[in-house]
Amino acid sequence: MNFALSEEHKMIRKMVRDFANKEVAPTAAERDEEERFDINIFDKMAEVGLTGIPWPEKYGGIGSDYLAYCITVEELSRVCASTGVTLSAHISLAGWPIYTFGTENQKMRYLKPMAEGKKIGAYGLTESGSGSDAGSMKTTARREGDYFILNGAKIFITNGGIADIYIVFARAEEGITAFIVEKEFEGFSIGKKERKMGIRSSPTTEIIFDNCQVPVENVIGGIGSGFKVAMMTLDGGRNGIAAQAVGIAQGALDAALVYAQERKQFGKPIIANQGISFKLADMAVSIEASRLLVYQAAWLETKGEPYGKASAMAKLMAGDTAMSVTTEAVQIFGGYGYTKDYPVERFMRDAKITQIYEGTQEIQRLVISRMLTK
Ligand code: COS
Repeated sequence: MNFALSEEHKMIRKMVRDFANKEVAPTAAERDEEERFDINIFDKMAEVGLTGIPWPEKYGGIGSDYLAYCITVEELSRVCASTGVTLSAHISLAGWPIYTFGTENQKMRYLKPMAEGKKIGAYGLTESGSGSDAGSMKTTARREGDYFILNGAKIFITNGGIADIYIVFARAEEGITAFIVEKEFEGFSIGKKERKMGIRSSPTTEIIFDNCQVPVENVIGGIGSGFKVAMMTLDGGRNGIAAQAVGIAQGALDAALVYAQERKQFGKPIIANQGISFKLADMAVSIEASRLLVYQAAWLETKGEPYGKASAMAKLMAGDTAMSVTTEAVQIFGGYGYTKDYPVERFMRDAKITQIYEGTQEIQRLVISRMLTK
């Protein structure tokens, strides 16, 4: 048992923290306000290797691991949860299934440019009528010679509109099948862009398939095996979201700690009041517990051991922690916390989605409870 980060992981944390403070934090509030994605930030992440952090060098990555990836998402989310989820969807939801199930040709053609940051990835599972019950999707894939013809629509797509490559699930005759869809494919288009409570500088859109032609060679994981591809992808994706949640919570605690030492009421800093200092202690405990669950799931994945239950636990704990810690941070700031003069209201709005996407907290409990009895 060893709880210490390796020199490589410490170095990555420091590098990403410096990067986040310099390149991401200064515009986070403004991008949130304007609901604006900034491609320059993505390009700069690519320059320092973050867009391919866990993938081998031959696929354009920097050959690190899932723990380094989680640390990266955590540190980005500490200043900007939108930037955290942009990278998380790009790596976990789009890169991972290609890396795991893709052919050599698919890896060179799609994973490599994504890892190098020349292309952005996204994942399309949810539909207007199928959220938690992902298996009831209606989008169809009809075989015609060397192509599948996709019809239907997917909603709530993180990186929608900015992504070049979409991992999409549709119902073929043989069952749900996963496809790699390029944004240029005929019959593919971007639909409604959502206006959201939080993670507002991460675009979320609908994607539409109107007789969209996808070559058979773009199937991943085998025709009819798409539901397993979707579920296994989410097993890892959930830990990315858990890392995002830890980052959001840590950002809120950092801000609250500074404020509690500066703000004076009744003649002394408010941190001298146990009503405040005990809150801060509780916030720190739940963040640390969440972080350990995230790192454990990442460690299991890196070692090639089962991690689905661990990542569901991490997401459940970290999502609830992000929500409670950010709510308490706003409380510590009092009236100021409710204004846009301080970042904690943004953290609180951003935290909410970590209890919803990549499986609601209720779905995490379902996954965990099923695993307990297996
Ligand atoms: N890894 C591998 N295989 C898995 C799996 C996993 N994590 N989860 C399920 N499967 C397999 C099952 O083993 C089963 O295989 P067989 O048919 O060979 O037995 C198959 O998939 C169907 O599984 P199950 O019966 O459990 O499917 P359900 O329809 O009951 O759905 C839940 C299971 C609810 C867990 C699933 O629909 C889910 O995760 N929903 C939430 C979706 C989600 O997270 N959406 C967010 C989208 S991204 S923002």
